[in-house]
Formats: sequence, structure tokens, C-alpha cells
Amino acid sequence: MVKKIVLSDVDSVVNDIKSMRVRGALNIAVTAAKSMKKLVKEGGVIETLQDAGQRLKSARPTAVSLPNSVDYILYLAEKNSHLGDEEFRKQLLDDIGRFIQEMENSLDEIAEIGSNIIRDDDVLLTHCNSDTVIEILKRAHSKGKKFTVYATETRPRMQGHITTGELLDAGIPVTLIVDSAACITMETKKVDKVLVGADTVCVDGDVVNKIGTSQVALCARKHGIDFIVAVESIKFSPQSMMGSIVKIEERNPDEVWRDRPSILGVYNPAFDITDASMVDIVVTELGIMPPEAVYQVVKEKFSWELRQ
Ligand code: RUB
Repeated sequence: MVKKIVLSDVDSVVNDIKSMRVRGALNIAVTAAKSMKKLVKEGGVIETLQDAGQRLKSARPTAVSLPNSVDYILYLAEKNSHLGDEEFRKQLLDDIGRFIQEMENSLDEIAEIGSNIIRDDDVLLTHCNSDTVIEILKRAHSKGKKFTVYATETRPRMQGHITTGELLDAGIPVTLIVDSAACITMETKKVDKVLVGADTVCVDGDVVNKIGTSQVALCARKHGIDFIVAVESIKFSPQSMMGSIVKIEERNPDEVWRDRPSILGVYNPAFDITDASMVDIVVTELGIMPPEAVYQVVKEKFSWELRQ
């Protein structure tokens, strides 16, 4: 009985992630972890967690923060499996709680570190909607720094509207541009820095983020503008250390054009890959690093997974 109820809870989280009611790489990782914590609270055993973990991981394929979060909780469950029922539950709830707290703290730590690289009078450009980027900008603003932001619309889902709304609410000057205006904006508006989030960072420093990010990075390189990625280390990919290729999600063509001619094909990849050579710095909760340093962090942070 309990199992049925908790599984339907997990299913509703899966639906929320699939339909993008819950979106953004950190948010989906934290939401998945919270739903697994709820499962444990309601009496879920290891098999229940494994089943739920599979469902959660299948919700969206590209952001590695989701499998990283689920797999770490399954690792914690295995680690505690020698304990009796009550003790197992108590220990696992503590461990998951600490893990969730760490993910939430990392956002705050990046905000602090990232805000230090924003200078007075900076002109910034961002793509899509990243909680991590927004937190950096809000922190810099709260420190009294004066800067302006250009935000791309981010077709087809228009997450740029969320970005502009959040920045306006925070009192940060922001201008909306269409995606294809990114390059000319960098030139005519004298953009100083491009700041984006990430869904996955591979061990070689390649960055997977919202479709269009790699074009923005190419334009930034053309104009000699710093291209900065703000990312929690939960989005680093231990799987890429083992040679796995990041699966790029393809979404429904209706997102691009609902009333299109029936014979028209539409290709709608949701993410793309920016080569590490286009990335100037990566801002993480562990500090600022070059993309080449990601390898070392993955080796240390995900040693529990790489050993398995
Ligand atoms: C969102 C997106 C964001 C990253 C990082 O894509 O690409 O840049 O997920 O976000 P979608 P955050 O809208 O398809 O989820 O910094 O919030 O984790």
C-alpha cells in the first residue's frame, strides 16, 4: 500500500520534470533527491529506491545532475544496508538531508564567488535561464555593483522571459534580445562578459547547455569576450570519464511550430555542446577554475562512483 502511494508521488515528480514544470539542472537534481527522501520517510526500502531512481533518471536525459543525485542516494542506501530497518531509515534520512543541503549551499557559494568577478559598469550577456547565473547577478547587485544584462529569448521555450522577469524583480537592468541578435549585441553594446549555466560538464571541460549556447560562445570568442560558465560540481560528469557520450535531448517539434504544414520536418535538439576551448573560466562552489581542471574535481568528488 505505502509502496503504491510513494511511487505515484515519484511519478508526479517525473511528470513535472518531463513537462518542464520543474526545470534547470540544479533544480531537477534537488527535486529528485527530495522525492527520494520522502520515499525513505514513507518506508521505502532499497528496491523501492532503485525503482524510483530508474524512473527519475529517465525523466530528462541530458542534465547529469539528475543521475548524479539519484545514484549518490542509491550509493548511500547501499552503504547503510547492513543496518536494521529503523536505523537504516534514520541514517539515510540524515545522509540525504545533508546531501540536499550541500547542493543548496553550493548555489549560495557560487553566488558569492561569481559576484566577485562582476565589475562596475560591466555589460553582461546570458542565454536561457540558469538559477546559478541569476543568483550570481543578484548577489553582485546586492553588493552595490552597477551592471546591465542582455538576455536572449531562448527559442523555442522562451526561458529568457523567466530570466528577464527575475532580473527585473531584483531591480537589475536587463534588455531582452532575440537569439540571433546575440552576436551583433556583443559588438554594438560592448559586452564585457558572457555568463551561462550548464547541464553537464564533461571531464575534458566541454560544456553541455541550452541549445544555442555554443553559437553564443563562438561569437564571444570572435569578439574577444570572456565566456564564463557558472556550475555546481554536481553537474560534472563522472560518466564522461568512462567514455560515455552525453545524450542530447530532442523535444517535441510542436515546441518549434505547432501549426506547421504536415510534411514539414522539424529538428528540435534542446541542448548543445560548447567546446572547452571556447570556455575561459568555470565558476564553481569550489572556486574558479579553467575547464581543464574539471578532470581532477571529477576524480576526487565522484571517487565513490568511479570505484564501482
Ligand atoms: C536550462 C538550462 C540551464 C541549465 C543550468 O534548460 O539549459 O542553463 O540547466 O541551470 P531547461 P541551473 O530549461 O531545458 O531545463 O543553473 O538553474 O541549474
